[in-house]
Amino acid sequence: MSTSHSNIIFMATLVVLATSISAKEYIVGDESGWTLDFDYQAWATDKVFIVGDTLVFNYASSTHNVMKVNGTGFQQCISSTSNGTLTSGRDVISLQTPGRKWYICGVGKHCELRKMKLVITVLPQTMAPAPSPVATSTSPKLIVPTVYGFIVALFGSVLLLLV
Ligand SMILES: [Cu+2]
Repeated sequence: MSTSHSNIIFMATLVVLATSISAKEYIVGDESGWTLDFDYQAWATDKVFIVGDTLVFNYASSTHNVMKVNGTGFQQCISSTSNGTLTSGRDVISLQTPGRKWYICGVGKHCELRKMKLVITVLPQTMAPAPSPVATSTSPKLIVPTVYGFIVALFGSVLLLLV
């Protein structure tokens, strides 16, 4: 009984650790991909983006593209502010720095008229010492599960040693 119990704790520990440490991959728009008339603002609201995570833009490369722009370029759909245009049709973007990130489609009026624009806020990794102004309001709920994960891990390890 005690052995199976510790096995369960061990498994739970692995799961918690894996989810708290591993980077996530976000498919922009999920099954819809990067396309016309999708509400990317709604798509992003319930997601927490952390440095090390990746964004994947899936689309027909003949129809759309992905431009990284600044806040003004995002608001006004100005593709000339782009500091990089991605056109592969399956663009993988590694989120390497915290802060606001803006993406638009630079084809036709897809950004202005068809909602092909995405803005996200990338939070620093919880273990990283460097603070970020954007993280101050949201970091507590992010830190709690991670700390909890490590406490569970420690607790599980101690139990395993004792059994
Ligand atoms: Cu487009």
